[in-house]
Amino acid sequence: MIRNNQIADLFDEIADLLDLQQENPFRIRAYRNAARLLRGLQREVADMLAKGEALDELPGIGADLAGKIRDVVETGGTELLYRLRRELPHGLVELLRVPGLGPKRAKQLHDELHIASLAGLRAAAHAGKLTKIRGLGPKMQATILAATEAPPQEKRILRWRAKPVVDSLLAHLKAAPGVQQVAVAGSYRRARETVGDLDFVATAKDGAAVVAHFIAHEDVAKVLAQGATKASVQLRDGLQVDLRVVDEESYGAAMVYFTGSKAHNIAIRRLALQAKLKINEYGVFKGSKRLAGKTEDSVYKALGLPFIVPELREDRGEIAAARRLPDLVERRDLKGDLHSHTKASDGQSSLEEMVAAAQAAGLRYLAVTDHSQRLTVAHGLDRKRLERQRAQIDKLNARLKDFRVLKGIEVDILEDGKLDLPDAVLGELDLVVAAIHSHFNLAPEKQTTRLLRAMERPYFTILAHPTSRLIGEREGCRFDMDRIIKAAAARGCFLELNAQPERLDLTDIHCQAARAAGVLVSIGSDAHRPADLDFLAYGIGQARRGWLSAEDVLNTRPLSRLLPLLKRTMG
Ligand code: DGT
Ligand code: CA
Ligand code: CA
Repeated sequence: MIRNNQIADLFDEIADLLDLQQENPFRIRAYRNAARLLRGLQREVADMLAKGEALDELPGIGADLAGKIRDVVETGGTELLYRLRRELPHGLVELLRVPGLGPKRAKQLHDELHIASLAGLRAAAHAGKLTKIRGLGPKMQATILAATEAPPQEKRILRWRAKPVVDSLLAHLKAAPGVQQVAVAGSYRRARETVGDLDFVATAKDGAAVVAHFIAHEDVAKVLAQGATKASVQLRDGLQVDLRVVDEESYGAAMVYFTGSKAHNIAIRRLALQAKLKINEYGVFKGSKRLAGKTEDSVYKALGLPFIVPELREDRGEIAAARRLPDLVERRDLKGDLHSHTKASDGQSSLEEMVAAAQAAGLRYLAVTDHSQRLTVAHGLDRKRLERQRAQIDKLNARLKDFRVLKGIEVDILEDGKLDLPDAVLGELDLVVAAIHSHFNLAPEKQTTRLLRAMERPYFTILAHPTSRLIGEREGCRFDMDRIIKAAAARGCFLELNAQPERLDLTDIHCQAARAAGVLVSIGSDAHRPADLDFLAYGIGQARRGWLSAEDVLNTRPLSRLLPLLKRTMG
């Protein structure tokens, strides 16, 4: 089954090729937007089509694009792409990735110097031929040369994006002949925000049979290495996957080794050396005698340590503190969610649908925090519309049992630190979630002042997605996080760990700092549709990496304990 990511890659290729032909910009943008939409979708479109659902209801997907998606799902390609590929050499697309080379220039390089690939470009730049192109000087040539010789940037993908791949590979490996145990290790198991590649550990008597089964997975594009106990493959979407097969006696040792992190491994190896022991992926040894290896527990025990959960294995103090590690927060500790949207602003579902989803997710309260008026792109709420929503929530609450909808807003923090609605309006709400949505690039000192001013407002409850970073796309705002944390502690307000997989904002390190300062963290889904409540699990992963226990998280409180905490900030 073709995945959304793969369809998106083909649409991006179409956009690139249209770009090279200097086609209508609107047409090009339609393909780029569709690719972005596909990458962000919760559901696989191949699944939707298989169930007979219409695609042209997806935002921005008209009948034409829907037809192309269907072609790709059914046949692996579409006529337009084939035609474009026939008209232009594929290597030209690579040229567009070189900084400073637009479609016009790339086409020129092709037409005038017959350059049709990155390798060709590099050779021509080396030979000093690029300056033959009108308007391309020696300086530009040097820039291009440097860019083509720079090592390719490390490509990491969001952990959330890797999840379906991990699930599919786990299921596949479990069906391998003679396989006993199968587990994912590496950064994925440590719940890092992004993963560089995936690592699996399996146990079996006959490793080669498991390896053979593994590389036969339908998504495998290339086998990079294959042996009797290990393999590395590249999937069709470019992601690399490593597999290691050991015998059962070594399962725990292999899991410790391949879960890492490398820094954690080095630190525990140091402990082993001090105790005159040897540790590797097969076990803990004294001389040639294996002391431990079957379980992770046994491995840590042999080193004089209690079990350390994967999320903490970063050599950030977890070994020294191994006996006093916090009991980390779990998904089932969450009693509610304090950040969500409905159709009233930019959400896709009604208030009732969001509440039903929160109930189904095992929550007991949900704060509805639609955007405020300033965010016109998100159809932000003004005083009047907010009043109407409050009345709607009152009505709904009267009907609900064992569940409470909290009245909130995601109020915009303006450039000068004022909030986008007057105190009188904010004071009517149960809580005020505040966030920056513009002027991300203020100088750090100015940004800090802006946030501090906002936090001084009487009805400020939670600072949402504090840095506003988008992983891999936008750096976070620069400001003095320590001062913000101190101010939150002094003011009795809270910081959010936004659980959207591309935000995960606070970072793990920020969470540790908030915890040290006694500032409670709110894990908010920022859900825009029911399925987004699944993001909470990713927020939990990040919180665990940040050493947070249930006590350190605001929304682990039952409503009766939550409400006084929200009040305190408003008093
Ligand atoms: P990634 O893939 O960049 O997101 O991060 P990891 O942590 O998954 O790293 P990866 O895939 O290179 O290796 C998986 C684990 O194997 C790593 O966490 C620790 C272990 N490992 C890899 N190379 C070394 C090494 O040179 N020394 C030690 N002690 N362990 C290593
Ligand atoms: Ca890895
Ligand atoms: Ca690896």
